[in-house]
Amino acid sequence: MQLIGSVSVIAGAGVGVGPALAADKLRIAMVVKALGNGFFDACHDGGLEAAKELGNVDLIYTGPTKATAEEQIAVIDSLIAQKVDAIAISANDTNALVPVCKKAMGRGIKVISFDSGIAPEGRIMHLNPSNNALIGAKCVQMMAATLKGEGDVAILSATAQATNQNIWIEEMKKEWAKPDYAKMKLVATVYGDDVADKSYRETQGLIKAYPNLKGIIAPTSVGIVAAAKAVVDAGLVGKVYVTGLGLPSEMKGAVLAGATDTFAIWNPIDLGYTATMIAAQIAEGKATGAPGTTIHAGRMGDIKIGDDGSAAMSDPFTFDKSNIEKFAKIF
Ligand code: RAM
Repeated sequence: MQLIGSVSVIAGAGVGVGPALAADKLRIAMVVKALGNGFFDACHDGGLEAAKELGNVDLIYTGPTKATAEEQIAVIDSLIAQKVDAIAISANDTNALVPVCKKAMGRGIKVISFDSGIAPEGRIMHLNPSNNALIGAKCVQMMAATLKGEGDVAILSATAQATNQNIWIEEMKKEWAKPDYAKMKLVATVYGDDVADKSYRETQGLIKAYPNLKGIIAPTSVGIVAAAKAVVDAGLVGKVYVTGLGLPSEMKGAVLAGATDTFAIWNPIDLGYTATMIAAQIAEGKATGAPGTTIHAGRMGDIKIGDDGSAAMSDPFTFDKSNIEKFAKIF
């Protein structure tokens, strides 16, 4: 498995040569669902900011080329061999990564998950970007506001095993069950695997299969852009609306074209920054990450870990024509 990022020089490799080796620095690996995803690139930026601020951290940014648990297991095995100090992972599967993460923890590596979680046995704590129920409800509310509560709607998700999207879809369904949405019907849920091409094709499939389709909710930054593009390309702007979770920088075209009325997201830079700060504090023994404790995460303040071993950051923020250009410059 190829590791991309600032992989540190292994201590002793160049005995007696060069400046103080990076070995006295903490090596923290940020393992993302897949490389080449703008959302994770922004998390990486936040991680680099935290590493710089802390001064004693080398950040290794890595992940597979495809968003699968199998490929992430290979990445983690390689990080275990490199004896990194901590791993912050956005998981492609809740349970499949538990054994390898347990193995890492057994070797003294501090493992946390962020964005998309691992089951509690496989990590010390999990950092949610926001409250899951709020994210799910928000997606349904945005769609209902655009469609005035009426019409056929489909969900275009990431991979079928993604912890975070699956939780958000469950939360969407809870909101959807309210009488306010009685005339808005969920007709299908499809998976674009966080791959632009596949998400585009799945959207085309939805448009074909459901001639009365009025909306698509894509709770994935890759899926939402691809779905909006498919709507624009099919000449369906004004007939089919796309909402969900996306990056303003990637969604500017969709909003200005009218394929998307509103969408939401949290700040991925802050998420990567906080995950790195937390991993560093735990690796240094300055925090345990145990339920009920608090970890100081630099400019993000104190992060409180709940009894379930997870913490949540800020509320999702909504974007539309009025603010997209401003935020598109940031992430
Ligand atoms: C994609 C990934 C990520 C998710 C965002 C919203 O980039 O699936 O895990 O948090 O979308």
